[in-house]
Amino acid sequence: MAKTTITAALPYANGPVHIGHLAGVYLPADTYARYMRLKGEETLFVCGSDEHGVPITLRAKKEGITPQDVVDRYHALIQESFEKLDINFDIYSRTSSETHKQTSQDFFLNLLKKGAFKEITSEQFFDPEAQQFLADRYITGDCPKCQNPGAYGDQCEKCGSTLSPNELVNPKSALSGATPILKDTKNWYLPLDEIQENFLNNYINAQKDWRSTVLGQCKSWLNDGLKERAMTRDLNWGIPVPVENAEGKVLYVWFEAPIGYISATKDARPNDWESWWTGDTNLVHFIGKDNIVFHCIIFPAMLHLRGDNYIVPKQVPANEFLNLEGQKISTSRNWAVWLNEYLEDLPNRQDELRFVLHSIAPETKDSEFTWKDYQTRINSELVGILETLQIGFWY
Ligand code: B3M
Ligand code: ZN
Repeated sequence: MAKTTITAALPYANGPVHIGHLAGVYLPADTYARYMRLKGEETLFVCGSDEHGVPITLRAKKEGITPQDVVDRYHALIQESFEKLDINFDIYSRTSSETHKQTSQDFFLNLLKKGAFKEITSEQFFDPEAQQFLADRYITGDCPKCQNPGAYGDQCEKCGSTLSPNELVNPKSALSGATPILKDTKNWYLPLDEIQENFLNNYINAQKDWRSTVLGQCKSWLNDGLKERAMTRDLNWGIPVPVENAEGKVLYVWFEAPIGYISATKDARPNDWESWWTGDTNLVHFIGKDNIVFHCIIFPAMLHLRGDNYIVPKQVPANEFLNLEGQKISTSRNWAVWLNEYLEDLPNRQDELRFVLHSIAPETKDSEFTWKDYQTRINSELVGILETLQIGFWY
């Protein structure tokens, strides 16, 4: 009988988990894992904290602490709240672990030896005072569309435009305030255009039972034509690129984070971890819709290149978003119901939250959480039906 490896997207360890994450990812994944176990299927359910990436370094800088302090704090908080909500992971791991460092560096080296990467030199923004390359988020300036003076190199949060750093008027480094200059740097790229021809077109077209929302996004990426994409970055927070003369370079967070599922499996099942990633095993990724390209295109491309009988995702149930009281959930505007606060403010009400979030899960379109609806659903559906069942049982 085929085994099933279930993954839930690794939450970024730069803030707590909120009800949108729960409704879209963690509760559906947990329920599916419980269902599979009840059916007697051999099931492994893994997750962990995603502890690299630029937002974590920005948060650390703002608070005057180290990135490791930030991830230690939120990893503990997230892990504890998942436990209290009774999410039944086989392991809740983290990407700053030694196992993960080894696993993702080995994966990179394996692809490197196969000649899978292209080495490309390009011009990137560099801070001449801090002597560092700058990720897009580290460059601020005036938005070319709405003149907001605090726009980032990748996005203006005021008008919502997607930007690239060279569009900013009056760009400044967030590290030193200096005007960034352009400088050459070499990185390792996956030629996704070639992989599209050799593998991805067929792979995606064969997925007849994926959700139309998921296939829609995948096909639109493929129709536009994939481009080569850098799998290493000039940054000092992350997993070092394991080759000589690559100081100051780390693996791209979206290269190593999905490998985190494999690292977590190694820690959970040191003796038979490979059997959960090769052969006759079904791989199922629970994610939010903003992660589709990474799980349906980039990670499958990596697993395909890895070869050695590695499996690729069989099903990717990506959910839409949950809104809160008529507005988009937003971490930066602090508009969310945070799981840790819910657990504190409404003790012993885990089942109520699980029930309501399942009933309104944003499976095919965005859905809406309101406290009024939460109350109604609990009183009329959960309590109402349980009572009826009990009466039925006693009489
Ligand atoms: N850390 C979560 C997010 O985009 C991201 C998922 C990684 S899964 C390998 O919110
Ligand atoms: Zn703007």
